[in-house]
Amino acid sequence: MNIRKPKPGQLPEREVSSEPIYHARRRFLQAAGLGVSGLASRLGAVFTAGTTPRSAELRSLTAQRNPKFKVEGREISPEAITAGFNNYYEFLTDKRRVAELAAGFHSRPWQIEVRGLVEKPLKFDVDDLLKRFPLEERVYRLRCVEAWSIVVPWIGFPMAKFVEWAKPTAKAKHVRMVSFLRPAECPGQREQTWYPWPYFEGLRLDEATNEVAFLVVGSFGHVLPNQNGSPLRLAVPWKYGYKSIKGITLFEFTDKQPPTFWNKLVPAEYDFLSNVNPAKPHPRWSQASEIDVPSQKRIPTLPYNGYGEFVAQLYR
Ligand SMILES: Nc1nc2c(c(=O)[nH]1)N[C@H]1C(S)=C(S)[C@@H](COP(=O)(O)O)O[C@H]1N2
Ligand SMILES: [Mo]
Repeated sequence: MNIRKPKPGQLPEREVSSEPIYHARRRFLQAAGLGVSGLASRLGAVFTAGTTPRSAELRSLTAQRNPKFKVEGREISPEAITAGFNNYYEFLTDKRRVAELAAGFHSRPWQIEVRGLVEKPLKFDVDDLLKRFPLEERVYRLRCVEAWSIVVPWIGFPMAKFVEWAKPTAKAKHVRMVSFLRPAECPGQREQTWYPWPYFEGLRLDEATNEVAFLVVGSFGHVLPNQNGSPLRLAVPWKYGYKSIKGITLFEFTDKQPPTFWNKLVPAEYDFLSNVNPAKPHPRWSQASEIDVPSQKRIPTLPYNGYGEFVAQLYR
């Protein structure tokens, strides 16, 4: 496997160049239209026909679209892109290869834990959540800190409903979220040992209960493909993509601001809030605009990624 330890200056996510995206797009449109023979032969045993992450093989989920959350002036990104161009460092840093490396990951059954400052700690299976909370579809932007973006029809339920059910005590001010640790199934966790696995993130409680914060269990009418964070991920689209933690196994309610993965790695570049802000450049590149991955067009980045009407009051 071709994994290099990044040089110190490159440790965090790299600046996007349009060439690899263009390449990825061609490759995945090809994979979607013509099957995966090209990829399969190049990658040998890793990506055989039986484990192809085809959305048709995923359990379908029905959910009404919530008309309050739509993205004006942009098309929904094709699933060949959203499920074929992924940041999921547990598998690999090469976005084009995450799907095939995640194809055999066991994302069901899946235990989730709630603990910390709650009335009663809880342990349950992810499918209990799918039964407990009515599902809705929301079309959300996803803006990566690397200055590319996609538009995705997520299926899930408001995080506020989940927090209400989890019953945090009055002392709780934050929620810490942690992903899985499964090096046997994840080449990135085995080989990229300089990352502090498992991935961890956090929100203030007023952020977690804002109506935009969404817990995601599906996309495009079916359960999430592994590469998009199956079986449970967060969508906080007013923040850079890395805040939207995938593969969640634990919610811990705390009275202190929890540490976060990218902040711990590179504190000068990634802060706790990480709200999308076109006026504040990343130390190594501008955040004023972004590449819409499917069209390859450069578009302006919006304050709070377009969700200011819902979230700006949290930060006054
Ligand atoms: N557990 C985990 N969650 C993660 C990441 C990751 O590497 N591991 N990458 C983040 C980043 S940088 C982005 S941009 C989004 C990408 O989500 P997508 O691949 O479903 O589009 O997931 C976020 N959540
Ligand atoms: Mo990202």
